[in-house]
Amino acid sequence: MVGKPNVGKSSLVNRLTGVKVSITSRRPQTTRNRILGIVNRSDFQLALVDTPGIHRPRGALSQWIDRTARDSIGSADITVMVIDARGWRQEDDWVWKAVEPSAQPLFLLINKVDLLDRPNRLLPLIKECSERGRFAQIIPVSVRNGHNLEGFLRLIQGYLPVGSPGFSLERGAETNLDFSIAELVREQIFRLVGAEIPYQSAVTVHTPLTEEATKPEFHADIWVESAGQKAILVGAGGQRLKNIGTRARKQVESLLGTRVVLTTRVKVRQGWSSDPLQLRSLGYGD
Ligand SMILES: Nc1nc2c(ncn2[C@@H]2O[C@H](COP(=O)(O)OP(=O)(O)OP(=O)(O)O)[C@@H](O)[C@H]2O)c(=O)[nH]1
Ligand SMILES: [Mg+2]
Repeated sequence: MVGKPNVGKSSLVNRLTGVKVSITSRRPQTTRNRILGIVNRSDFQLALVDTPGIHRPRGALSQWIDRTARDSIGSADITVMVIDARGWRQEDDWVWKAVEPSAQPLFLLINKVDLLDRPNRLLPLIKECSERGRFAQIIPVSVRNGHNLEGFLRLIQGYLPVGSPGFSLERGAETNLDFSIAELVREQIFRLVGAEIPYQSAVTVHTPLTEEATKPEFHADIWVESAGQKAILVGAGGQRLKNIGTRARKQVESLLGTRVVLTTRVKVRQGWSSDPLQLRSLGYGD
């Protein structure tokens, strides 16, 4: 799944797998890594690869994010480009340039059709896209209300290679737990903190060694660029950080199906988002 930021790629992967695999927010560039979601049905298994939004990168972090998405193209059996039903924009051209030359079948998913005031607004967009002559399928959907998602699964099924399942038949995701928890904390930062702070924050998680803990314990470090950002993130009387921690903990509990302890701490590491070495140490490197 590829597309410009914010078109609903991660929401789609979550909805189709039925589990929260990938974090989402109203802000662009929420996803930073390649995330795998597994859809298991009686007659097929679909491994969906969520990717970051392709964009014009500014700075080392956004360059790494953008490259992660571009490098995914061509590595799957089918490429699904996602656009917003409100129209094909210039940023979609950047995605198009990256996907058009790939050898794989290319699908176009037109998402957020629920936002159109009149359904017939879709017809000119479908026509315009089909004139590009490259899409094997053009499928309007709404991840929000579920419109046509089964139709999408039915169509994509016809393009899947025959073979035995490559992934677990039980779970919807194959990820590292510390990474998933760090992502759930980062999601709350994207949802609860304004301005540039989400873009200059990273989260790492480790499991403290405690004897005979009654509940699983996780510790999250939130890395920011400056003391000023730390003050905003922590908030008056620590309220904002507490809120981030509580909401993230609830998400972790629903992921694991058990009560957990999640502690959070904000740390300053100046210049991390523009330094490739530091980026790598925070999980954004090859
Ligand atoms: N109205 C409407 N909103 C949607 C739909 N699908 C996703 N959204 C919203 O669009 C926003 C972006 O969704 P994401 O899933 O985070 O988008 P993304 O493409 O993964 O974004 P990046 O990770 O930044 O590239 C969120 O606020 C979603 O709730 C839809 O079908 N209809
Ligand atoms: Mg995303």
